[in-house]
Amino acid sequence: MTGGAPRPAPGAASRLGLDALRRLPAASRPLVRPGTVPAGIVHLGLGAFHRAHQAVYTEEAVAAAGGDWGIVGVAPRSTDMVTKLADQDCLFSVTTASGGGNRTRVVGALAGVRHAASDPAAIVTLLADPAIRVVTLTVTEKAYQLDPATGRLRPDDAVLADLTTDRPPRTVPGLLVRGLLARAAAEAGPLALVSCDNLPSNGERLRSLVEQALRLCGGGQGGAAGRTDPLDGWLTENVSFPGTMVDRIVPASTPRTLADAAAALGVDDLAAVAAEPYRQWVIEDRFPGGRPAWERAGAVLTDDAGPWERLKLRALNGVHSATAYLGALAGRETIAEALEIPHLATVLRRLIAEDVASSFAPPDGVSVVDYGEEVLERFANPVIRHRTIQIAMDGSQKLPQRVLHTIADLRAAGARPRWAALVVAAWMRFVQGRADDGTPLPLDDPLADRIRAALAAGTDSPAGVVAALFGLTEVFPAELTADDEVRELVVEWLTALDRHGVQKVLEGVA
Ligand code: CS2
Repeated sequence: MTGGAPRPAPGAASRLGLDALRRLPAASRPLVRPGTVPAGIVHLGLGAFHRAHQAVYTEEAVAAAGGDWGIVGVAPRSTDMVTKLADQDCLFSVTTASGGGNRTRVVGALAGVRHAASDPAAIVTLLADPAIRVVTLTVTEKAYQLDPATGRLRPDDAVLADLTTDRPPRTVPGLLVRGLLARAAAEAGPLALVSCDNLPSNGERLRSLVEQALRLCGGGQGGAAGRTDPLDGWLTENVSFPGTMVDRIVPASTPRTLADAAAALGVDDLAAVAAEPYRQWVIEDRFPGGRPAWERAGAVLTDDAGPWERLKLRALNGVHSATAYLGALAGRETIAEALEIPHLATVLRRLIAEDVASSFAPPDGVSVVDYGEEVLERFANPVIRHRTIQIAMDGSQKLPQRVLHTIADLRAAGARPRWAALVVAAWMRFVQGRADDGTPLPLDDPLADRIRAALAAGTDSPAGVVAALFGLTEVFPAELTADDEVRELVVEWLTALDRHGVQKVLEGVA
């Protein structure tokens, strides 16, 4: 602990929890009395993003308008966060960090925490509980096990076993489907299933995942398409899948995050997160069992989140991935440091103005270029140490909605996706595993084996690498790989990156 933080009295708790609340600085206390709000929401995925986003919105909504909307947080796999939160009576803090200083507040939104892998039956029971009327998810793109390009379910062995045998479910699709089957059997009432992951049309993707998974566990012959839906129409009548756009930059917590939280709170918080001040949540208002008054916390409830979602995926996440790949190749550790590479910001502005802005119709009254400027300002926040390597991971799951959709829409309009093709080339150089100075780069991706095998089977030339990686049909759709203009652009950029490295390439084009 550092600074003039309040210190626990001798013998008092040194760890965040109910006992420590009284001693917290008044501005750091939760907005609701922890433990007093009955559960109405199950959230799958207890990562930093959930804690700094939906949990904060929900606590503020309940503080403003009431309602039984406590959140039961479920960690699908790792026990780490469940243990830490359980030891802290489900309390954690969010430090809002900007150049203007930090503010740390404890959030009391969690009504409980559970570990799915050690007690899957408890999660199934919870999903069938009539008190639960909303299920939200932040499980990252790969947990959906959908082909990023087509949305087709590609179940791995674990998902298949969850869907086709009686074993306790271990995967997200397995937990959802078993939970829904139990809920239908218990006639426990309607439910909204809300994806808060950065997937394209995330509501529809989640619906499609559930429908494909249900067909796999249903009877009948042949592949998933030939099987019957064991819920026989119950899903359509009872479950909604609102689309959402979620936004807040929340890097993985570090020892520094925990030290800052301890300094502000006077007790240790092992579940602390730090986030930028900015946050946004656009939600399609389809909640058959009700919902918290999230609008009281600043969320926008709408009929169609699609334009917001495209705006965010392309002009924020696409630009984030561009900065992450180019920055990592140039040896920069964080996004803010990458933005200091001479000319990178200029190239990102051109990506936004020339490619992203002409690829889709933004929400009414929104200028993509202005939105992009704000995004670049947010990325430059030096207090938020968001590592390029963290954003670079799982590229195969991210590229389609962040970059390839921009390319497809530009091509459909007969335009040349010059800058978006640079992002694809940067990813292709990144997955080859070496930065411009030869430092090894990690390939952390669910398709890592497929990517490595494709590269090993191809030739080393830029055209060979592009051909090999375009062969990943779960990522690159046929229309795109058959488009010679796109292919040539990517090969040109990759050739330039291979020969000259990121810094010289940016210098040459800016
Ligand atoms: C980032 C996102 O990790 C990533 O790939 O692009 O987590 C990004 O920080 C959030 O979507 C911002 O809302």
